[in-house]
Amino acid sequence: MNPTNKIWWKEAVVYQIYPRSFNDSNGDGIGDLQGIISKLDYIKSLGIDVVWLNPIYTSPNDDNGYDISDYQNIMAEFGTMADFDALLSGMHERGIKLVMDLVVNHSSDEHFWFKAARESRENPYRDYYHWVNAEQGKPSPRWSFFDPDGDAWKYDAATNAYYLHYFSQKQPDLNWENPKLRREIYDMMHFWFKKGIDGFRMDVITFISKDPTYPPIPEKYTGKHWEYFYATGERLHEYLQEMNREVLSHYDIMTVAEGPGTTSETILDFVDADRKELNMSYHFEHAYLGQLPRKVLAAEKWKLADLKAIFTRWDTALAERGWGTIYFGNHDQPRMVSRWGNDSPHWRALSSKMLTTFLLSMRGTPYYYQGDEIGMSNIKFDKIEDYQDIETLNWYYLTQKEGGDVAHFIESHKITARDNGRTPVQWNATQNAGFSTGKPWLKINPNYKTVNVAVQERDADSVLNYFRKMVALRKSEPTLVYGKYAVIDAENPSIYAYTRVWEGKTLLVLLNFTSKKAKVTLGLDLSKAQVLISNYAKSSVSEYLKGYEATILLL
Ligand code: TEU
Ligand code: CA
Repeated sequence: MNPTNKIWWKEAVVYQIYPRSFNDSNGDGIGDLQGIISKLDYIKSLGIDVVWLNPIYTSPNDDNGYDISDYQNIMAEFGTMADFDALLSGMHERGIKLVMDLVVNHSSDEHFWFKAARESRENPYRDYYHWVNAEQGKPSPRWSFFDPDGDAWKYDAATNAYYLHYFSQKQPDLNWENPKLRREIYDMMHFWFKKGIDGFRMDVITFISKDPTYPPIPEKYTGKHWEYFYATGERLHEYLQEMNREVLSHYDIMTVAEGPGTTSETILDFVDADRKELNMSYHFEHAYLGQLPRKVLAAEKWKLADLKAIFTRWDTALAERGWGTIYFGNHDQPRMVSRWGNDSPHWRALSSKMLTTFLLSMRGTPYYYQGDEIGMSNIKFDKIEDYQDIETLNWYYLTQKEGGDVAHFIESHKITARDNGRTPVQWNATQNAGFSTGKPWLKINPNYKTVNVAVQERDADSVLNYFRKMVALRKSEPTLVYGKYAVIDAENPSIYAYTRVWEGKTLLVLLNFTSKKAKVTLGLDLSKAQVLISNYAKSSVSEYLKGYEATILLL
């Protein structure tokens, strides 16, 4: 490894905090910055290096903070800028870096830029956004993730024009064609870097370039996830290289793209260090396995062989240049133990540990989501009224309007909905799981009485302490960071087996993704193998694995 490489973000374990659901300090039922500050010693105890903090900027919360009305102020519900400063210094004192969320594909419609822009066609802020005058006729269709009719063009009577919004009507897309807008964004980024933050996660950054003539979406994108078209804007990499020149290259920071629409063929365009754009990106290929549009479950369950093929293809794409990310959970995903493991009482802890072993033994920076370290599982709401997320609500009512199968939609969203990952963190068995003394903004999983931080702190074999052990192992073992990855028995339907090889050392990772005993064909000599970690007290050094068994062997 070239010693001059800035590699701290390759060796880091990133822990994601969704502030609304992390910890509430003032009893209003909403998590906040002081709530995080009171848990900094807990966060430190996990052994992680970087916190990715979801948006905390002023917002009307149409999309829980992903609709920003003031990029340089703190959302009232979360606290004040003084609270932010205390949080940042509290993290830095503990050797934890802070990565913030950059949401610049769109702003809130309550941002003063948009309020001005919709006043008149001549307003200087008009072309901070994408407008088409109505006399030109409605522009060619664009899909919207969160529009009640799925239509990304909203007619605005005040100036007799349409504005573009890939997400909700309250999230108008920013016009990156406009150099004045880009300058404003770069100045805002400098503001946060000068305060000392350590990087940005960049929200749907792949969507920021649009053809201002808004041509029809090409046929070949029909029936595909529309983000693959949205990510093809021809000036995208010009903007990212300009952002790197104007801002990113001035600081020792990390950047990670949320990369809907990126593929293993295009990823190096974003993360090849020589291109001077971004450090990392995360994709959605595995997230879509076994799902139809609107996150409805397909008839056929996802297959382990397909999951392995995706991770192997992405590892190959990034084997020589660039760097990858490894995740299952985040605020847009269901709980990993419900989606990829087994959240039944018998298997929840064991399969959580197995998934954690995977996330922390692959090649690429792991992004680990709050609550997964204790094996939190999906709350599985039975009725639409329990949901808060604009995504599920919008798709439900669209399905209902179309006369679709809303019963199957509700059953599917018990597995796939984003709100499953947004239920408040379960700290202990007291009222509201110790998250709040008030009524939580979103219901808490009733299993908090047994699944919580406090009970697991006292149990050496808990999911929480296993997570700490896995983090410590990864930090002590550069083979798990830099080692060459090679999958073994790729078609095995139950077991994910791979090696990591670095400077003459070979580690073998064996993961049974099923509850049944299974056999893998390794073709390796295990006679001298040492067990580095296992989720069973009595781990097997063999080609036979018990239900959800995870083990890492030094060969
Ligand atoms: O998500 C981008 C996005 O496209 C997600 O909605 C994702 O594609 C979908 O949920 C399938 O998993 C980012 C933020 O992470 C998300 O929370 C915001 O709602 C969205 O952008 C708009 O800012
Ligand atoms: Ca609060």
